[in-house]
Amino acid sequence: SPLIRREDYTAPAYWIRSVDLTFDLDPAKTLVVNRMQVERNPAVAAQALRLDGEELNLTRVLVNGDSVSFRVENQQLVLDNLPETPFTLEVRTTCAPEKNTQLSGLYTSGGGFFTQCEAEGFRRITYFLDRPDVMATFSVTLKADATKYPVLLSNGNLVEQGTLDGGKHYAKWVDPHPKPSYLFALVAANLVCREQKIRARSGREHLLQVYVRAGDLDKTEHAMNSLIASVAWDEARFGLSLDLDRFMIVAVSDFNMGAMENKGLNIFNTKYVLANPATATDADYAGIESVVGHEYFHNWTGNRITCRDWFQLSLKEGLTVFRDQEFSQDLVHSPSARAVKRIEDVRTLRQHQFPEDAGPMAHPVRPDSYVEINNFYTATVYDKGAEVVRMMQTLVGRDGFARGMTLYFQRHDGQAVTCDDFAQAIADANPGSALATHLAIFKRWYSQAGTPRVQARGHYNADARTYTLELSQQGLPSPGQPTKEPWVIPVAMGLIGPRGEHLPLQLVGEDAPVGTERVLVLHEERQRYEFTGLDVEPVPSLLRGFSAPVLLEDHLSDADLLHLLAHDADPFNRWEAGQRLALNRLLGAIRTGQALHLDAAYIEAMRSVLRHPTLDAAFKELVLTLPSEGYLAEQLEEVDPQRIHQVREAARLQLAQALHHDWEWAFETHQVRGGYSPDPVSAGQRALANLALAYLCLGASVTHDPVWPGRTYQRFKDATNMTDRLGALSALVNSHAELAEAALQRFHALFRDEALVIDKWFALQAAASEKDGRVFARARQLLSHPDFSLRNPNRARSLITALCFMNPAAFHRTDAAGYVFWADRVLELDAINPQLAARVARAMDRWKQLAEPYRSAAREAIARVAARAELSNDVREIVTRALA
Ligand code: HT7
Ligand code: ZN
Repeated sequence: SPLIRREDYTAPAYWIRSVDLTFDLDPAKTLVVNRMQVERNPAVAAQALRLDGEELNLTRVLVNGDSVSFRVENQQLVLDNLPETPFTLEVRTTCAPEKNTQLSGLYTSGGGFFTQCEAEGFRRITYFLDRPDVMATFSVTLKADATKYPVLLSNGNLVEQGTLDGGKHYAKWVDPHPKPSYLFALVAANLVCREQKIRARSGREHLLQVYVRAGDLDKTEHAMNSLIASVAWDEARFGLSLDLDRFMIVAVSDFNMGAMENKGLNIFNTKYVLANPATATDADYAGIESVVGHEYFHNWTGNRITCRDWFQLSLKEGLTVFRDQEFSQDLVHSPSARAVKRIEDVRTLRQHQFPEDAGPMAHPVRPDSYVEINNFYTATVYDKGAEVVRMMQTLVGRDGFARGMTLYFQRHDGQAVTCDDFAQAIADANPGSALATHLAIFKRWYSQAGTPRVQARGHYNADARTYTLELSQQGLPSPGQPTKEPWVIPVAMGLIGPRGEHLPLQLVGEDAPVGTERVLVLHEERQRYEFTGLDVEPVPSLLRGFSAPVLLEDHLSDADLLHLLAHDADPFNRWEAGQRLALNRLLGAIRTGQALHLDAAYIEAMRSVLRHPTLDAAFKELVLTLPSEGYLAEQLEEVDPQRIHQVREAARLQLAQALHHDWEWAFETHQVRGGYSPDPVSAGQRALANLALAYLCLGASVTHDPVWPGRTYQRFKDATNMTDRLGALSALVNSHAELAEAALQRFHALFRDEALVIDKWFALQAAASEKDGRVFARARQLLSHPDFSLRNPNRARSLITALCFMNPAAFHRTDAAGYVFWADRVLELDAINPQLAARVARAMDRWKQLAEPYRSAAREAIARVAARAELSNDVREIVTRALA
C-alpha cells in the first residue's frame, strides 16, 4: 500500500460545511443516513468528489434529492458531474459494530456503542472527506433500544429527545463548533454519571459529567476533580476558557489508546478514569490527572486550532503533552515536587523516545512520510514534540511563551494549520529572542530525526581566573537522513565551586555577572564560552532541568559527579549525577565481564541521599532506583540482555545488603498514617517505603531470613490502599519469596471482578525479575488463564507489553522462545486489532543492537511475521522498516 508523503499535500477539492447524521443503532446492522452540505473549493481545479469509506455497505446516494450515478474505487465513493453551486449529498450505508474488533469507527463494548475516529475512523462510519482540514458543523440523531441503551450522547448540545415505536428512543445533538471528522463521537450505552456544575472565571456556567458503568460511580471523584482543576488551570495560565455548556467524559473498557479528545465528548480508556484507594495506585491517580488534563487541553490545542494534515500531528500532540506536563507541575507547590515530575517525564522520554530515535522507526517530529498514520502516534511526535515546545519556552521565557500562545490563537483560531505556523507565532510574539533570531535553524527540530549528541569540555585557567567551556554538537544518520545540520540547543547551566557554592556567571565582555544560572544557546557545530572572575575551579552543571532532548557527554569524573550529587541546586542534575554514578559502575562491569563491585564512595553517596534530612522522599526514591535494563542497553554498542540483568541484579543485591539498616530505617520512618490521599508528599513516602521493602525482601532472599518476607506478606494482607498492597506484592514476587504464590492467589481472589486490577496482576507477573526462565514460563502459561484475552487491549497489553517491552531478561532468551512468543502474538493480534498488533510489533525495533545468538533469532522471528501474506498495513510497515 502506498507511502503518503508530506510534500504531496494539496487542499481539498470540496468543502463539507455541515453534516446531518442519523444513526439507527443495532449491533449487527446499524443504518447511517448522512446528509452533507457540500461545495466546490474554488481554489482547486474542478475534479470528481472522492469520499473515503471503509468496510461500509452502501445503499443509496442522492444529490439534491435525486439519485445519481457513482462508483466505488480504492475504498472511495467517486461522484462526477456535480453541480457548480453548493448541493446536498445524502449517503446511506450500514455497518456492523459488533464485528468491529479493531476498535476504530463505531464498535460495541460491554453491551454499548462507542466510537473512535482519530485518525481515520470516521470513514468506517460513513463516506466522508475524512481529513482534518475539512471542518463541518454536525447535527446528530441517535435512535436505539431504550432499555439496552438508555444514555445517548454525541458532541455539542442536546436539543431534543423522546420515545419512538418498538421500545426505542432518540436524542438529537447539535455541535455549533465546526470540526474535522476525527473529533466526532457518539455513545449509546447503559451508563450512570457523576456531574458537577462549575462557574468559570468568565462567569459562564458549565455542566461537567463523567459517565461510567453503574458499579463504577465510586471511582469517578478523582477524574472529576482533575477535570475541574484542568478548567481552572487553562484559564489561569493561558487565559483559555471552556467554550461549551456541557463537557462529558465517558469511560470504556475496550480502547486502543489512553483517551480521545472528541469535541465536548471525550472518550476514555477506563484506566484513565476509574480510581479509588482500594483499586488504584498513586501512579494511576497521577496518570488520570495528566490524561484528563491532556484531553481537556486539546479543546484549544487540537480542536479550536487543528492540524492541516496528519504530518502536523505534533502541532496538537507535542503542544498538548507540554501543556499537561506543565499542568501537573503547577498543581504541586514545592520546587522539589516539580522536579520529581520533570525527572519522571525525562525518564519516560529516554525510555521510549531515545530508542525510537535510534532505531528503524526513527522519524522527525513532523514526519515526511507514512504508510499507516496510526503507526505515527509515537513517543517522538508526543514526547519529543513536547520537548521542542519546552525549548521554545526556555528560549523566550514563560511570559514570552504565553504571549506567543495568545498570538497563535489570534491568528489561527478555527483553522487547520501547520507546525511552522505555531513556531512562527511564538517567534513573532518575541522579536529579538534567541528563538526569533535562530528560527530557521530551530525548526530543524521538526525536520531532523535522531537525538543530537552534545560534547562539553571545560578548562580552568587559574592565572586568568577563567573557565572555558567548549560545546559541540553532532547528529548521527537516521533512516533517509544520512547527514544532519546543527540544531538550536538551549543549555541551562551553572558552575559549582569546591564548597558547593553556586558561582556568579560572567562571560568575557560582559560588565557584570548574570546570576548563577543561565541558558547558553548552542546553534553552531562548536561554540566556546569563556567565564571570567573565577577564583576557584568549578564543576559545571550542564543541561539543567534537561533543557534539551540531547545526549550529553560532559566528561565529568566520578569526583565531579559526587560533588554535583551532594551540592547541585538543580534537583534534576542532582538526580542525573546519581544515575551517572550508577551507570558508570554497571556499564563497566557489563562491558568487561568482570564481577560488579559497588565501591564505598558510591554506597556512602547513596546512604547520604537516603538519610538526608531535607530531601523529599519522592526524590530519594528516584535517586535510589537504578537505571532500567532498557536504559542500560541503550548505552551499549552491543547488547547482551542476560548480562545486563545479571549485573543490575547484582547491584540491587549489593545496595540491599550494604544499606540494610538504612532500608529498615527508611521503611519504618515513611509510613503514611490516616486516610489515603494521592498528594505528592504522601505518594513519595509510599514510594520510598515500597522501595525499601523491595530491597529488604531482596536481601532476605539470600540470607533466608523470614522476617521481612513475613512482614511484607502481612502488610500485603492489611494494606488499605492499592499502592501499599501492590508494593508489598511486588516485593514478594520480585524477590521470589515463597509467600509470593499465596499472595498472588489472594490478590486474584480479592479483585476478580475488578478488570483494571486483574490487569495489574497479569502485568506484575510478566514483568517480574527473571530467574532461571521461570518468569517467561509463567507468562506463557498465563496466556491460557481464563481471564486472559487478546480482544481487550488493556488485558492484552498487561501480559504482552509487560513481557516483551518491560522485561528484557525474560524476553531475550538464548532459546529464542521469547521471539516465538512475540511473533505468534503479533500474528494473532493482527487478525483482531492491527493497531494494537503494530504496537506490539515494535518490541523488536532494536534487534540490530543485540549480540548473538539473540540477533539472528530475532531477525528470523521478524522475517516470519513479514512473510505472512495477509498482514495489515500497520504491522507490515513496522516489520518492513525493522528488516530494512
Ligand atoms: N488524540 C488521541 C489519539 C488517539 C488515537 C489515535 C489512533 C488510534 C486510536 C486513538 N485513540 C486516541 C489521544 C490523545 O493524544 O489525546
Ligand atoms: Zn493528545
